[in-house]
Amino acid sequence: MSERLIYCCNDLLNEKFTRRFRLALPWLALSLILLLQAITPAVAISQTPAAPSTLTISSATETFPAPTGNTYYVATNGSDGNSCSAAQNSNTPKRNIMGASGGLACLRAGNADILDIRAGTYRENISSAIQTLPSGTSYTNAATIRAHTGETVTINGISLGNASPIAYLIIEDLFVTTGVWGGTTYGDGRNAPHHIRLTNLDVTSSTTNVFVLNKWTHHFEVNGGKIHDAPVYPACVEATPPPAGNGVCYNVYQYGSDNIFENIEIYGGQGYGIHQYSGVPGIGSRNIYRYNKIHNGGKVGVTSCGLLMTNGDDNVAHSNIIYDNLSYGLCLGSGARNKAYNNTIVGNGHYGVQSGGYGNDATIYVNNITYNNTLGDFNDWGIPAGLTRSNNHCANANTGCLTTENPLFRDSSKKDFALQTGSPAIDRGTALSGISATDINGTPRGSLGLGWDIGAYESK
Ligand SMILES: [Ca+2]
Repeated sequence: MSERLIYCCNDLLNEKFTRRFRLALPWLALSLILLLQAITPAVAISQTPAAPSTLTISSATETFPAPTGNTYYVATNGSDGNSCSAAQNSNTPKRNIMGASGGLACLRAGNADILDIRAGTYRENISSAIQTLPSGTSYTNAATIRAHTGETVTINGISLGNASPIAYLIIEDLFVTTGVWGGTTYGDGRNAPHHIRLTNLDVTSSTTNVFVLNKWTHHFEVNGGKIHDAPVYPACVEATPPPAGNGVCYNVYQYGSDNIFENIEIYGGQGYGIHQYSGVPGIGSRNIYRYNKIHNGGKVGVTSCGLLMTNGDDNVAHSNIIYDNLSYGLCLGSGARNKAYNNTIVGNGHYGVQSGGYGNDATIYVNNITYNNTLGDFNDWGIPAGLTRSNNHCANANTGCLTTENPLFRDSSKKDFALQTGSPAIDRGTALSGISATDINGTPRGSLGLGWDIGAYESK
């Protein structure tokens, strides 16, 4: 942890120093002249800039005229010999997504253009390392890359931010077979992708972590779809204990900030469902994980979590259903003001919830259900000093548990964890203010019955 922090800040210090040195060059030259003329001392360069705790990454500042929003088509029976003008007619589409003459090259930055891809498998990567992708300055003028309505479109991978900057881009309804990657090769965050909306993608991979957002990514909105079946593969992070010669990959591995993952089914594979861990305090903050179903991940004998949320501050996990994972359900570690509320954590093969072990800072854990987890409700690796655990529905009488009765799920055998009429979790939640307050179906909290329920569903 400390090694990475030192690396990070030395890097930033060096860059600041270099910049200052460059600015100081003319004055150095002048000083040299003065020195030669009057034998006066040269200008001293101070190397004592304050170490920045975070790097502010500015949004795109380019301005564009009012967007006209053209639609361009790509199809497996198309031709890249068709002009962009012709490709606006679905009868004369482009053949490829990428490339100088492909469909994506027709889209203009800031013009709200759409690339509409017809059914088929395209062995291509949508990658800003290959060519500049069309950025916008808001979602109003953002470009959209999408599958044609009702058609199945499969591509290889999506890779954003490793060479050219990309912001305000929408990608919808694609099947992606070699993973999604957001990041930057620059240690100072240059070209970090941000404000990217990824809607209803089906993402998997056989050789990588499935969905990765690196440290400098921010304001990604990942909504709907599936992220699944992370492989065991040598290049991935090794778990403890590592499977012989292999690393366990994760379905989601993210430590950016201000990112949202919502309404996604995250399942399968032998590692973590969502793994938020930077190893650096404060890195990976203000993320939201909500309305997800995270299930059937992990490996017997290997520690993992359906959802791990640690290191950063002000992260929130709420209204998720975390079930049938082979290790822990929810893991909470270090960071300030992190919150986990109204989650339903059921049938996991280890404890339902693990707290601590990554540090000991304030975490709020309230209105959650833990039930039928093999080893019990909570495993505390030293109770986090600031942990507030209250008003939860548990399997066993623990501190912070309101009741241990059967929560009366509607149909556990069908993984339906809504509450039956008469459930002791109904109307027993604590009303929380100033936070997102709908359940996993979008029902406003407290709008049914007498008040907030415990768990992911609101009922009466
Ligand atoms: Ca209620």
